[in-house]
Amino acid sequence: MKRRTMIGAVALAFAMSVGTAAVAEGLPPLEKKDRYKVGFPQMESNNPWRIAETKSFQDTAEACNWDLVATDAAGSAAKQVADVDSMIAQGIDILFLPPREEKPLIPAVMRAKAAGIPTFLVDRSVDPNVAKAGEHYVAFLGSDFIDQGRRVAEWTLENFKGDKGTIIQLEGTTGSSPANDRKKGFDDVIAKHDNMTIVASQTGDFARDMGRQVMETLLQAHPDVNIVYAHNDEMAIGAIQALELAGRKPGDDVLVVSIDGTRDALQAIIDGKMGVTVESSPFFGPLACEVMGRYASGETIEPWVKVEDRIFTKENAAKHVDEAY
Ligand code: GYE
Repeated sequence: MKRRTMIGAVALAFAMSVGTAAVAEGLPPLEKKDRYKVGFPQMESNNPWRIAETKSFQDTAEACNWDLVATDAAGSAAKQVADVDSMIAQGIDILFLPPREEKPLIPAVMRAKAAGIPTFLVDRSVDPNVAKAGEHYVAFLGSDFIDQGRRVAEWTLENFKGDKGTIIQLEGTTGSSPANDRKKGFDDVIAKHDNMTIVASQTGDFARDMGRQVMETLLQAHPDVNIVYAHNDEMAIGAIQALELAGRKPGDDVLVVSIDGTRDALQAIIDGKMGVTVESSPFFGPLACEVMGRYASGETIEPWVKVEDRIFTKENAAKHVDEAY
């Protein structure tokens, strides 16, 4: 009797110390294996950027020995959380999560960690005040969105021909990290220039059709607009359609600037309808494979694996249009 209690106490103490050690170490490790079950819960597939990103993961699967489990949340953060839960239940080894919005996906990040699944955020991040790289998830792989917004603003200041800029901003998905940061980077630069005014800033949810609709409405309230800054190319293309429908001449009487580097945007630059797009690459598959390999070897991964972005203008758009998506 006594002995069993002793063993029980030792076992409990051991379990506690293991438990504490795991918490102190923080992140779940990744075992070295021949094949990995990899979760990629895509947020939506309504634009070429998302389709190119999913394809990049699919194309990487064979070379990187992944059994890829990919889902599509069709634009719903709640569905994306449910997709992560189902991947955890299916026993994925590792999670590459593009969180649609900064806050609603945090419980999914926490549950993946609690289930012992190392998680990497790809292309978007979550609220850094609540969930932290190196603690709740391993790392964020992606671009510097503040810098993208800043670079668009600087290019606009250098290339705008008029005296006074009247700017409409089409924001990305409300509550998403690229929408928050692309706005901040742009607004901070523009605020330092008295001849530039942002007269309206509204979400178009990163979607072409919504960008067109929002632009149609805003154009009626602000017919004097001469600069449109869209947080992504799809909304920029939507805005160009709305402008043309209203008899305006994008590229001539309105400067359209944006971010991503899609094929349609590069073509719009070649056609003279758009001024610039700062790159935001969707090709995360190979990077995910490389970083995962380093993590499995026991390396500590830097909290932000930064993607460097090019800039596309009439100087180089024709050179890159064929490789664009
Ligand atoms: O710019 C946009 C997409 O999160 C960086 O999301 C990504 C953005 C990209 O829907 O087109």
